[in-house]
Amino acid sequence: MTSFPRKQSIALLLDPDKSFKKLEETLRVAVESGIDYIMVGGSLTFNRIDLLIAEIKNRCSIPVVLFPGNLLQLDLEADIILLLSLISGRNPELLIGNHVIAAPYLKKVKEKTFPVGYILIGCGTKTSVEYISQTESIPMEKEEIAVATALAGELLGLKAIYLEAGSGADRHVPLTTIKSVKENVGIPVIVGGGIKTGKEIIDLYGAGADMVVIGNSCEKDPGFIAEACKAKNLLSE
Ligand code: 1GP
Repeated sequence: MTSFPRKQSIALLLDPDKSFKKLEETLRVAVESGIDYIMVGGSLTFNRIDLLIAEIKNRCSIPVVLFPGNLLQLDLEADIILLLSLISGRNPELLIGNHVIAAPYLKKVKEKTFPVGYILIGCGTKTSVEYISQTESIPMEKEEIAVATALAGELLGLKAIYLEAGSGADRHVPLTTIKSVKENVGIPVIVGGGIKTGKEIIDLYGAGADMVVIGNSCEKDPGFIAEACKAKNLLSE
């Protein structure tokens, strides 16, 4: 299996329903800034994800990571395919049902399929992913539940934990939650949702995030991609 994610990496999340208009500019800045991965996926499916992936691959060689919001978003052309289990929830379709449907299809690309424990942390107002998944987030202050859930994911053999505040969340996952999860599991921790500044990215790495995912802030201002990468590079200097 491809090793994923690289330590202290940044993934730019492109939602196929939002990103087509500014795609050229966004990818140009992503390449110039040295973004590590481009993730694609979203809660709804107005547009075809395969077209977006093809377009990205035409324009640059940044690895594309599929972050499917549902079965309609499965495209085997991505370089890495996240097989997400929504382990903070109790919706059986998102714990095993969809996986059973997808598995024979994914069998052809086992080496690039990467099982991830997806954990929603409530960080403010209700997010699309909570509504669409019909699951409840773990309350922000219940750190011990987040830790126990991440540990369960690791023991079940998942290869990374994704701590998700939700796209467009008021604030990112608390640093103390990231730190506690990181101290308790031996697999990479991905953090996304509500990240708005370069300083936050430095703090998230400091707390133990291996990869951070940025979406909305770059949607509003592609210049944020450069700011985020600059923050990452400050750490390696
Ligand atoms: C959502 O974590 C990602 O799955 C990105 O969130 O759009 O808030 O950056 P934002």
